[in-house]
Amino acid sequence: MLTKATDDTTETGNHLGYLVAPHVVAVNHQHFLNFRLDFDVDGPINNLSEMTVAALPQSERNRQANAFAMEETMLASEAMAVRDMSLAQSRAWMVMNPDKKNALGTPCAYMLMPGSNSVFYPLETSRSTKGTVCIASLLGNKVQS
Ligand SMILES: [Cu+2]
Repeated sequence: MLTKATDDTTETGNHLGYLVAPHVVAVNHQHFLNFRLDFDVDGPINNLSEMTVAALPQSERNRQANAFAMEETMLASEAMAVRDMSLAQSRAWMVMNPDKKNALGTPCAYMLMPGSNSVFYPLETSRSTKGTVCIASLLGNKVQS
């Protein structure tokens, strides 16, 4: 959808857009930015994992029911690595080299952290992108599984 001319010069817009100048409606839209990142985290053999946060059940160790934990899931195939963001789970992704350790003894890694963002608003049938993150090139022939 593009900016539209309108005969309406008095109203502030409608549910599809907003009047930004006389006879000009800025139609609601989204921006999609695509980046191809070729990770070599301390070498060409990298793994990908997804980090999610979930509340822990109330228990003797979590009496106030205010504890939560981060879970890490390895994404070992290209099909698994087509993922959408999840604000509810604070979802992020980590590209790491399992053979190179940092000073803490954990794998050297980069985090992919969605910042200010939104979900895909139009109907899924119009969607031309697969997910927030598609790690196809990373998994092509370099990632260990
Ligand atoms: Cu725009």
